[in-house]
Amino acid sequence: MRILVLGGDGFCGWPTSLHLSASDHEVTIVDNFSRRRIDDELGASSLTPIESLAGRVAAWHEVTGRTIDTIELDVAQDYDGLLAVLERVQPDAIVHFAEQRAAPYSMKTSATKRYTVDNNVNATHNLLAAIVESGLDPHVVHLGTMGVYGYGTAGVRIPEGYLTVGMHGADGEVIETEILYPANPGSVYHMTKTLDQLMFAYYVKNDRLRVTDLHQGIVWGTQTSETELDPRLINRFDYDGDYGTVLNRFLMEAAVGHPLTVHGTGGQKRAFIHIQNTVQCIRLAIENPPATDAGRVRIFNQMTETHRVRDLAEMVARMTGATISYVDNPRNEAPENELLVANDGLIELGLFPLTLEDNLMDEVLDVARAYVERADLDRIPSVSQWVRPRRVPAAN
Ligand code: NAD
Ligand code: USQ
Repeated sequence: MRILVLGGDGFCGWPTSLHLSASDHEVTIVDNFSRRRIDDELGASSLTPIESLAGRVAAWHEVTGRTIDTIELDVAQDYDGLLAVLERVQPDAIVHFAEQRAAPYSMKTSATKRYTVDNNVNATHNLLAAIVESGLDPHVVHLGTMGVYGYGTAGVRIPEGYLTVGMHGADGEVIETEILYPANPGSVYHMTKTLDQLMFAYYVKNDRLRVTDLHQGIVWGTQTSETELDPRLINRFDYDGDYGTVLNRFLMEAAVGHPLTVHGTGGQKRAFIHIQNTVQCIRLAIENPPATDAGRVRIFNQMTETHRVRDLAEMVARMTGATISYVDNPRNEAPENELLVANDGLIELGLFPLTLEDNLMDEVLDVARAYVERADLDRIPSVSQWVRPRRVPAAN
């Protein structure tokens, strides 16, 4: 298939592009390198030394003989450019990773809130409008997030996107209908993903687009079987207080001798998936597209296991001898929650879930230890505050 990967220079996008290319698909990466610029803005950088995109695809060609095309383009700002790319490439599938994805960055300032909304909402809407204008019928595979559901669902197994509800009709009879699972975002970033959901639902209903929305959990790990082929293909490893995600941060902190930074009690339970499974899920979704007249967005929960943050910290501490530091939680989130998630869709398509028991944490520790000298310990604390004091106190 011809596949466009929007955001193909990022943490998930780069290994996905390689995996799709290795699976005999023709891949074109579109990226505006905003992620690399945000690193400069934050004074942060990937723990692993990542090549330029040009260097990465040249290395991939040298190692495998396969070609990946690249296009520098801002999907959120350059609508005409995006339309021209669609008309030129005529993709069978489009993977859409091109959004600002860090919750802490989205909560930093009003500027980063507005940037996150402008970038993410416009990127998604430009893509949908351009597909309609092009007259093409590519299958859109979007990376959404488990965070659209919120984390307040004790006892309920979160379904894959939809909920059947009963409402009382005028005569008291119960009328059943299916709705999108109620959105309950926990950050401005997560809010943009809930807005994406509505845009997909509308364009599928009105224009019969084919869309798969993958509600992904927290991705951990660094390398995949393709990025391991050559040091120049190495994936990025974010550890800073904005972009580093919890398990990779704990493993990196253990490697550099920093206490593991548990927010609050660490009672937050979240969904996780290893990057090797991420790339497989996306290939499975692409190679098994929904029918043209499916009539609704296909939604899969892309995760393989759930863990409480403090349990992860204890596990990493046992493995490495690291100490745990329970720090004030900068976020506005429930201190404890339960989380049960249905993930049958991708497993039925052939996903073989990797879990923490598969010894992959050692691999992440090895990568972190190999690049310890690149770590800037000042970048570790997560200082983006969800709630700031108000000059005029809220009424209640
Ligand atoms: P990332 O920031 O590493 O990659 C995103 C890429 O998109 C970057 O290369 C960036 O330069 C590019 N980009 C952003 N806005 C763009 C625009 N307007 N035009 C063109 N390119 C643009 O993020 P990631 O971790 O690879 O996440 C990819 C997607 O997966 C995101 O949408 C994210 O919400 C979702 N996701 C990620 C995780 C995770 O744990 N990393 C978990 C769940 C969902
Ligand atoms: N946390 C700590 N210590 C840390 C970092 C985080 O205790 O050093 C806690 C946070 O307070 C939170 C949990 O760990 O309770 C997860 O935080 P995270 O930064 O690992 O993940 P999150 O902000 O939820 O975002 C990440 C990705 C985002 C994706 C989301 C999937 O950055 O793109 O959408 O995971 S999910 O969480 O399922 O919504």
